[in-house]
Amino acid sequence: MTTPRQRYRRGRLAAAFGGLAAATLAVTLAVPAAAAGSTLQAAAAESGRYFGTAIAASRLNDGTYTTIANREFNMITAENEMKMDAMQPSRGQFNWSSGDRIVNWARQNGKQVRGHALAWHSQQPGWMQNMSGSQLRTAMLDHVTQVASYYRGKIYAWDVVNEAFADGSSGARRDSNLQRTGNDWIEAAFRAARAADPGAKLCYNDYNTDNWQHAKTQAVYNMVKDFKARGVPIDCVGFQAHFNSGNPVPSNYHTTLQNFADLGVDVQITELDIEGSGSSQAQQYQGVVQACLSVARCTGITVWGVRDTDSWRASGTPLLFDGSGNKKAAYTSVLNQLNQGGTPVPNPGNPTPTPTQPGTTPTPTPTQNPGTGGCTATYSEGQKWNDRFNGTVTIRANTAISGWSSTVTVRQPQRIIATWNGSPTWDSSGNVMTMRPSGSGALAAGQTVSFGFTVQHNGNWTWPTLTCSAS
Ligand code: G2I
Repeated sequence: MTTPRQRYRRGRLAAAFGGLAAATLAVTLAVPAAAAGSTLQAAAAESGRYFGTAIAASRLNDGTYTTIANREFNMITAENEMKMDAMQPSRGQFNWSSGDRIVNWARQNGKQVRGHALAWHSQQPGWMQNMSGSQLRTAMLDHVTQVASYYRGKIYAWDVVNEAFADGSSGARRDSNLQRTGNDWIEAAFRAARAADPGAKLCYNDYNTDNWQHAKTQAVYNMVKDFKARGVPIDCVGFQAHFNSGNPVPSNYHTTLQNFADLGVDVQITELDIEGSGSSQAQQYQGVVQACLSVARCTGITVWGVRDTDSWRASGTPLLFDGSGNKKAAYTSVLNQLNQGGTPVPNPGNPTPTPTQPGTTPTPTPTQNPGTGGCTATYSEGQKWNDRFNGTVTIRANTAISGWSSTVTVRQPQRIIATWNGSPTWDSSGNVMTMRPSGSGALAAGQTVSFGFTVQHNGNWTWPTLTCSAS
């Protein structure tokens, strides 16, 4: 008997050996990094997924909060700061400050950002609530264009339109001032977003769309199918996934995610929280993670807050950390499930490094930097996807050392979007990560230790350069 995780690891190693004879030694050294991830982001990254959280700007000066957020998550959503009322409080006057705080914190810590949300019937600024007709349509499109343009290049995916369908059995659009501007308001918003930031994935995001049998799920599915058929630029569907005893995780969740993915869009779990406690809550979390991991185009999971006390429904204790920042049973079940591995996120694009400039090759020279003479850092390739690749750095102590640090420099427009097995810090450019050991860095002469990371390459497959210094 082999577990899916073992099968996945074997396939991954076989692929690595097949394509990389010259790097055989390095690949061998990379094996320890394939060990179980010890954080949510590390465990998710091994199958090519992200693990994210919603962040509130007002909590960024809370050290417990930022320590957990930084350690566990590599995709950040602003819980409220990028909504229409926050971004454009007065017509034509944009307030970027709170949104920027979150985006800057994420980028400085090597994380990606999901933008939330460009157009929504709720959280509209007062001036917009009073508008209708073509005046409102113009104002909405202008908002989408301005906000998506301002953050162009910094957003992994935008929730372009949020919660546009009615609850219940009608399968109809939700009545709202935006809907009353005409049924095509959603596709108009997507087209404006694409024009403003062609590099961001564009998502439709909603709740109560988890159960495949529900009319609302079917209605959203039919809209996405129609958009794909008519070339409306949609790339992904977000499932908010706010669950409780009255709205439990449906047994057909996997079917829902797979059916949407089969339309040719990514699916993402965007605002996960599950009210409850103990093993019952843990089991439901595990089921959600398992459903995502079994769908190749389910690219990541975001929980809607860090600790229970940070939640919009704190009394339901719906998150993975308690109010003191302790890991709950739900955390452990999510981590364990992520470490079971899953269907790797597919790699439809270029699986091998290609020269990024005529006449240059992507420097497959293992970078060796003797630093203080005490250690050497060696790069080895990990899994590759069309938009990112994993790498491992192996630190070798040349003599007995009591500590080490290693810099990893990537080239623009590359960005490191996930790390594991170490404590990273970043320079202001975001291109240079300095990795230090999470615990003691003491190594005996000849001993090795490895850390890993994911590089979003943006078309540049060049290997990072390394240094190592020992103390
Ligand atoms: O309602 C849960 C989520 C459903 N999907 C869309 C999400 O955007 C939504 O998030 C929640 C936030 O978690 C709450 O924090 O959206 C609420 C409404 O926008 C947020 O609540 C608002 C309160 O209504 C405001 O009174 C408060 O000033 O949070 C604000 C900031 O704390």
